[in-house]
Amino acid sequence: MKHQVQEPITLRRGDALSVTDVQNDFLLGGALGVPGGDKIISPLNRVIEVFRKNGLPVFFSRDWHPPDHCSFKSQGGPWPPHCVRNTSGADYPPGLNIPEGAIIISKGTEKDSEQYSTFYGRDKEGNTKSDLMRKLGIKRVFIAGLATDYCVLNSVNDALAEGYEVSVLTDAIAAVDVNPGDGARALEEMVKKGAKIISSAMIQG
Ligand code: VGL
Ligand code: ZN
Repeated sequence: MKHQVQEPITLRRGDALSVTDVQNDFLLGGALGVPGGDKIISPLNRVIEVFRKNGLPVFFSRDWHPPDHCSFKSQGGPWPPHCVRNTSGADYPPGLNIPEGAIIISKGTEKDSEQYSTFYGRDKEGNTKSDLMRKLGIKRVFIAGLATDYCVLNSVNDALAEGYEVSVLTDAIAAVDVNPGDGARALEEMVKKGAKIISSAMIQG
C-alpha cells in the first residue's frame, strides 16, 4: 500500500477504536462470509486489549436486520439474508475480545433503509454513535472490521466528513469483493479523502 504510514502510534485521550460488524454471518461459514474475515480477529483482539488497558472507548457495531430487511434478495435487495437480529448469525464470534464497557451500536434495524455506515447506528439507549463520539471528546478514530468495501468504507467517509482524524487498520479489515478489486478501490478512495492506512502492529502497547 503506497500511502501506508508506518510510524509507531502512542494512544492518548481522545482516541477511540471502532470495530465494524465482526459478526458470525460475515465470517467463515456465515451467510455472507467475507474472504479472509477470520484472519482479522487475532490482530484486532490485540488492539482492543491496548485500548481497554488505556481506558479508551471501544465501539462495536453490529448489522442488526429485521427478518424482511430491504437489503435481502427476497425483498429485491443484493444480499442473502444475513445478521437477522437475535439470531446466531448476528452474534459476535466467541473468539472476539469484547471488553466490559464496550459500546454496542446496532444499525440496519429499519426494514426500509440500508445503513452501511456505523455513525448513525444507535446504542441501547438510542444515542447515535456520532453523538456519543462527540460527547466523549473523540478526535482520532481507528477503524477496523468488515467489510472494507461496504460498512468500513461508509463509516470512514462519515468519520472524515465529521472532521475526525481517521486511521484504517489494514490487517484488521477484509473485503467482500463482489467485483474483484472492490476492496482495493475502497481503500484508495479512503486515502484520497484523507484517511491514513496503518498496520495494527503500529499501535503501541
Ligand atoms: C455489510 C453487506 C451487507 C457490511 C452489511 O457490514 O459491510 N455488507 N450488510
Ligand atoms: Zn447488512
